[in-house]
Amino acid sequence: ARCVGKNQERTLAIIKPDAVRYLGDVISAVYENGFTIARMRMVQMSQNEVMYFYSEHKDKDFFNRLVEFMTSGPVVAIELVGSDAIAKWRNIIGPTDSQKAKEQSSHSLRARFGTDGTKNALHGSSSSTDASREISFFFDSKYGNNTACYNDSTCC
Ligand code: RTP
Ligand code: MG
Repeated sequence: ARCVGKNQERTLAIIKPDAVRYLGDVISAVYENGFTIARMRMVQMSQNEVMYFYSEHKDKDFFNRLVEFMTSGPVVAIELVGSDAIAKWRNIIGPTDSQKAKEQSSHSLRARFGTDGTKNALHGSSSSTDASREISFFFDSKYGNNTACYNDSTCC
């Protein structure tokens, strides 16, 4: 494993399909806020991969909408390193619902680049367990060659 300094944390950011056109602005925000980028890749997620990645939400009423949105175009996955990176990145992106984000402040990334409760431009890991799992999903698995298994005929 690569060395990150004491108190440095890793998190997984995703630029969702609606915000890939703002890649440059997001990268600028990343560095302006003192993060380092460890790894980054652009991929088209499959439906199965989204279902696996967001499996905590599989019973939610918005799940189908989420899967459709996340497969509507490529995403950019970014492994961020920084002090208190997990909480800090979620603070920078703002509330889940982009309309609420806009009401709260015009500066958060979801306020700037998101549209609504689903099309909200960015993802951030919500805990260190999630961050590890999500970073592995994009960077340490055969993701992009193999489809993540979601108990269907494509993988089982
Ligand atoms: P994320 O996981 O993407 O960083 O977002 P989050 O923690 O702020 O929100 P979460 O509750 O984990 O929801 C995951 C993603 O599902 C979509 N969503 N749509 N009511 C809706 O239409 C709705 N609610 C959630 C969003 O794309 C959200 O980021
Ligand atoms: Mg979440």
